[in-house]
Amino acid sequence: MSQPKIKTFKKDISSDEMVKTLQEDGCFIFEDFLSNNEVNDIESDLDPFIEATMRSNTNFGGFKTTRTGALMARSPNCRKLAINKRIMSLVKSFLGPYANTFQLHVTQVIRVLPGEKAQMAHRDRWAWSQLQLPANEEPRVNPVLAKIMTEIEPQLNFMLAITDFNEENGATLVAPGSHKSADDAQLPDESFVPAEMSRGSMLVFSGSILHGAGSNTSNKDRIGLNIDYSLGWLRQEDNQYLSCPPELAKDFDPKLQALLGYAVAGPSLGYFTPPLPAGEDLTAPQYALKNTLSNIKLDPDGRLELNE
Ligand SMILES: O=C(O)CCC(=O)C(=O)O
Repeated sequence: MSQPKIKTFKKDISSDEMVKTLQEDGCFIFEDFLSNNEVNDIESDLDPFIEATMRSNTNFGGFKTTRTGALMARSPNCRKLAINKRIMSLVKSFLGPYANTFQLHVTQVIRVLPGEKAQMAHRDRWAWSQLQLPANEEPRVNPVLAKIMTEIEPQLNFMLAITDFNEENGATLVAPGSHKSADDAQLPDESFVPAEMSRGSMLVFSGSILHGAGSNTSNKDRIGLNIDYSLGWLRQEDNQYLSCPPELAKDFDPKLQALLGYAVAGPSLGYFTPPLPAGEDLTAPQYALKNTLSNIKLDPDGRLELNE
């Protein structure tokens, strides 16, 4: 069998080619997606938060890894990235067959510290099919949900390299093509390749692909900025309304507000009733942001216009 490879593209790649690669391989690397200065700007927003973040302490999350969330609340430059036109167009094309609206699912800086072991290989879509169990029990799945998840693509992930990613410092290990294998397939180590990329490049991968952070045998941190999107009808992993409450979200771009969940999806998902005073029942969530609905643009299919 030939050595698996992650395809690498440059800026001039067409959206069609990217979507085709995602469908075939489940992943690719977008080289030099952001310039060094743009990454510097993100770092200056986030450094104090990253520095202050405590280490994870679970087998899955690692013991020498920090995970800094709420990036939309904390960083104007991450807000810009989350609605980047190329990203939006890819989200719309790749996830479009399975939903009418999309949302931010996870926003997190993952810093793998020296000495961290490799993370267990997993598919992010398991978030919707695994049962919630005490931490010391082996994961178990709901088989009906696991089957449904193999029939759709529920999630699309973007991992921006803030430091260079290489095999030594814990570059994400990805098994290209594994989105086509059985949900519980145990792939050999040779199926996984480190997503080696330079600072500013980005690994794009589907929520169906087997992957995990690599081990960091170097003496420097590996830092990646993870922004993931999911289908508008699924529960978000980061609770975006709590991570980015209305008093912060009210000043954001309407597209970002909608991606956080401050918009009705389809005809009726996500409306709310302001509890007090009595009277404003069945209200669009923009009301909580003191916005008018005229800010929201829909495309001819009635979907939120994401790639304007
Ligand atoms: O940090 C990485 O390279 C991947 C992390 C990951 O897959 C996760 O925590 O779910």
